[in-house]
Amino acid sequence: MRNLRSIGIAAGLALSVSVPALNAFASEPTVPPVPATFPAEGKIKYVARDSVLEFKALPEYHEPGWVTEKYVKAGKLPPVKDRLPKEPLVFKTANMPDGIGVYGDTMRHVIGGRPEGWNYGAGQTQGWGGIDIGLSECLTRTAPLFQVEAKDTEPLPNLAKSWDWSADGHKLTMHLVEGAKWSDGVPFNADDVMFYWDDEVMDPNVSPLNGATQETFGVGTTLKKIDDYTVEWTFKDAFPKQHLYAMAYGTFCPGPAHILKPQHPKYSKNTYDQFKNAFPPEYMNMPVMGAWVPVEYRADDIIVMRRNPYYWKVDEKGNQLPYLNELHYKLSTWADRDVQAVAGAGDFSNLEQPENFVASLKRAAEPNAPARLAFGPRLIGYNLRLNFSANGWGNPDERGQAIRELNRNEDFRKAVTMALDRKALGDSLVKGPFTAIYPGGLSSGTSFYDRKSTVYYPFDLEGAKAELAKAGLKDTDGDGFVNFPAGTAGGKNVEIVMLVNNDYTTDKSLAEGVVAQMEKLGLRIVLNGLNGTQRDATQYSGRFDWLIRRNEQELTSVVQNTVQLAPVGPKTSWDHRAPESGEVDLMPFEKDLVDIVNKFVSSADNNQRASLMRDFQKISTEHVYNIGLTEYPGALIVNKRFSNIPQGTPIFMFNWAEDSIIRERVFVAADKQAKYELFPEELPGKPGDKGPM
Ligand code: BQZ
Ligand code: CA
Repeated sequence: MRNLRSIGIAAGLALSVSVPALNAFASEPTVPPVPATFPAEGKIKYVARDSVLEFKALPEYHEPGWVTEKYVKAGKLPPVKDRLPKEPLVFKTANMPDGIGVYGDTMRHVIGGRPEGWNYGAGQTQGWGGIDIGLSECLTRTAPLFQVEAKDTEPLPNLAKSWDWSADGHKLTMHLVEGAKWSDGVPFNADDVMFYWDDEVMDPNVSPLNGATQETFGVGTTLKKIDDYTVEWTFKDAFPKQHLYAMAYGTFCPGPAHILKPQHPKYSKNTYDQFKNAFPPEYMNMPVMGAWVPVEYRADDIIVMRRNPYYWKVDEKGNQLPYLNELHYKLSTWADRDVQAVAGAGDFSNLEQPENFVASLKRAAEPNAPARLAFGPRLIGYNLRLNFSANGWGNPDERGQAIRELNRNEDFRKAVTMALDRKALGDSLVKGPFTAIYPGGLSSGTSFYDRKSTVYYPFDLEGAKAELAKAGLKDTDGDGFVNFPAGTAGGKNVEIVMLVNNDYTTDKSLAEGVVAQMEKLGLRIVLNGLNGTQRDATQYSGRFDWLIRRNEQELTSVVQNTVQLAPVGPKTSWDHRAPESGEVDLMPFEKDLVDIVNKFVSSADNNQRASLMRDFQKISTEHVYNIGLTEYPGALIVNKRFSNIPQGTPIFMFNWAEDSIIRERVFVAADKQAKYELFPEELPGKPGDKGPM
């Protein structure tokens, strides 16, 4: 069937009068409608970057009294000043919403993931929900930057306390905090940094959690040790300041080399699998640089963390942090996290599933509500992503290969996007002003978003069917679903397997909505629902046709995880990676996206960066690179007894709120402290010990 639209346009031109667009033709691409205004509550108090923290020696240091009494005086621990770096990281009081804190109490998290083990650097999850964020200290830190004006900022120092660029901008010398120790008392130094770089990021057989590869830090980037507290980056481009963001959480959080190296295949008889699984969830007291150490694990029940006696951060009075003695991670579901937080059985939640909005708002509005709930900007979004690899990533069978060829066909992608009734999808999650039409591409909540550069193909089922026909698909056996052309996959019905994360009601709701709407288009979609860990493994190995995935930092902040915006390297894209050959078979418009991303990360000119992102948005949405479903605001829910929670903290921007609220500075006033500690006055034991000391 010829394309009705081209007939229409030809006819229009022939008549040389402007005939009204006949509604049988695909409606013209436009820009997304202006979303309902959603007033983010809790205005952010913007501050200067250097008002948050600094590194300096203080005249005296303090610790909880029981640590001195039970551990230092008993000779089990050195005095606190010997447990701290020469110049510890000092959080400035002026940036603390409620000032200097007091010791005591617990923060009770609820998480929907489950720990695979403690080997973060080899790709094991600890169950998400803030547990890995708390354990992993990284070279720089970006989450707290939500309170710093975007234009003139750069990542905060963390394990890297300072850095200097060479005159030509191709080298970056990074100075590490000196004299900091792992939670087992072993010194932290450049050997930890180099083990992570050489034997995890650069080892092709190891994939760290959150997916850092060499390209994450720039194509061709190298890193070398200068001395125990100095490392030197070398970049192809000049002054690629962007990469400092990639040296924050998710992508540069070194593990304890003294524990990991002996298990690595390069230094042992272990296989890579044995290395990855060398620290199962039952292995307690895994040395960390984070503020709390795992001391108890009860499967499907709880993980308990106790304060790290060697933590290398203090407040301006010299009080060693953290203020909170204990952290719980109750092993439940993501939906239950919301319920427990508003009920006061848990202490924290990122309200990110619209199905829970109304009930949570109601409970939080009650006068005696135990928790504070505050919505932020529209930064939670979902995309339908299509596997674009036609050269073997994930080893597809004939049917799977045929689907990937279709995914690479722009008429096919236009058919899919135009068959989506995004208003209905949003309303199926929650009614009201929350959800917005989201065509895909950058999130409307990021400062790089430009609505006029966003191409939106409006809902138009008839037009979508015309595009599907243009892609060469017809229902040859009259059962309502289009078939492959004869000779392809046996001419059978096109059947697309869509990968979904079963851990979230929202992911499942959206998936069901997509299945129903694709059926009206004549496409048969089959769901493959897996838990988060299995979903991630299946996705990263390329074993999927389509997948529904909640947006990550590259679409909500652009400057974090930037290389995930396009297939910059063999393993940087969410839906287009290389097979063993190492080659990504880029489509022409993908090459343009890759060029834009590479230019963006190596540009320090804010106007040029903004214009590059407008180009990115135009090309990616015009060519339907990813297919947006919906976007909406999230709300932070925190129990009212906690102090030092920055007002207006977004649940997600450079990172999740578990990072942004800076938990090591959070405290509970003495008169509000609850007795939730399960191991009062106990400290972590030695690596591998069964429990606390
Ligand atoms: C927040 C977050 C902290 C991962 C995870 C989970 C994984 C994904 C994503 C979120 C959970 C919570 O998100 O939903 O609110 O607490 O942990 O890490 O969805 O399956 O792989 O990217 O961050
Ligand atoms: Ca059919």
